[in-house]
Amino acid sequence: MNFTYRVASPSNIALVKYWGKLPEHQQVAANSSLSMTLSGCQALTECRLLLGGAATSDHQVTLAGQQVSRDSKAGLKIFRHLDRMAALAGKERAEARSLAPTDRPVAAPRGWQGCFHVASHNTFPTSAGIASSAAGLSALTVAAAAAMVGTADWQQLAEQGFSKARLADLARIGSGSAGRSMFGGFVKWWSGEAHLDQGQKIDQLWPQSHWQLCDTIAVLSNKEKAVSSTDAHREVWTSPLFKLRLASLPQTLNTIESALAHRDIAALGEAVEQEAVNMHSVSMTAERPITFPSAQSFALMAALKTWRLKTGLRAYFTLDAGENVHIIHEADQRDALRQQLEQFAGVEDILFDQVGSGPSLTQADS
Ligand code: 2P0
Repeated sequence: MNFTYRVASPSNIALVKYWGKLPEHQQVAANSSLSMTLSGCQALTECRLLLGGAATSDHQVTLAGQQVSRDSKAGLKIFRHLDRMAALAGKERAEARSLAPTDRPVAAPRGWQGCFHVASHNTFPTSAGIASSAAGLSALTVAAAAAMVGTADWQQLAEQGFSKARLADLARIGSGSAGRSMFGGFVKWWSGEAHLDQGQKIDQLWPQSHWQLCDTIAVLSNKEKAVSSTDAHREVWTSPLFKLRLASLPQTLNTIESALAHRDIAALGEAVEQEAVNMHSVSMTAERPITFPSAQSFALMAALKTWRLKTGLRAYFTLDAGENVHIIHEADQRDALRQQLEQFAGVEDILFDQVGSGPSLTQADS
């Protein structure tokens, strides 16, 4: 009998953004990025592998209770990722069992009779600038690997070729930012030519316990964004600012890593704000300009600076590919920030999140 595996995997908030991919490579970021893994914003994903005669003609996927098809907008990334996992699993399991090469399945579903049944939902608004694909694709990667190997034990997964580093790299192929969600705490994704052939290096710089940083998300809209991140990644090369951005990022990374190392919220916050504005400036100056922040986002970013000056609030904004504003601060600032946000016109909801420990994995049935 094949069991169902259940994964809770978090979103993450990039402090140094992944923005743009190297052309002609598979999901290789144009720059290294660094993020904080979240705790409450999660994808909750169940996955079962059906093999041989039990397999249906294709994977079955439901998102928030709605069945999605292979060719739908929501389904495309997920089905492709499941195909990739299945193909890989076929090879790795065969290698693990020392089967002759001719016995090795080469690609799923051809040559390997298996399909996944997946049900997933998010604990936060989807496609609204809270990195739902990071949570979703990291959860899917772990859940599919667990179902293929038949274990909820991380050690056994690693022994079967699915170490955390490998899972992170696989998740990265599903959706770039998803690779960083594979670890808790503060995570770096190194990019660049040096690692192209061996996959990309993604690893934890500091664990969750290093610094109890918070990310309070001011939800200005629950609506799905009009332009996908994947489309936006493509456009960056047309901005005259992009090459300047790439040239300045090593310094930005140094500044942010040093501020994290010293737990210096003012140094971190100022650099994180500048980096978010830098990333969005690139998209806003592309040949096909993309403006993710709304008028309300800009107003809130300006208000936050005023609150800092007038009330001494120690909190700093960043934005993902969406209009909702992430506010980075230490825990003792939460109440003061909440009071300001509750009075700010246009804030529909406030999500209080903080640094988290990464994905969890359990077997759902016995
Ligand atoms: C990041 N974002 O570093 C940046 C900052 C959004 C803003 O990575 O095409 O959904 O699936 O690799 O990971 C969002 O892009 O894009 C993203 P794909 P992804 O978190």
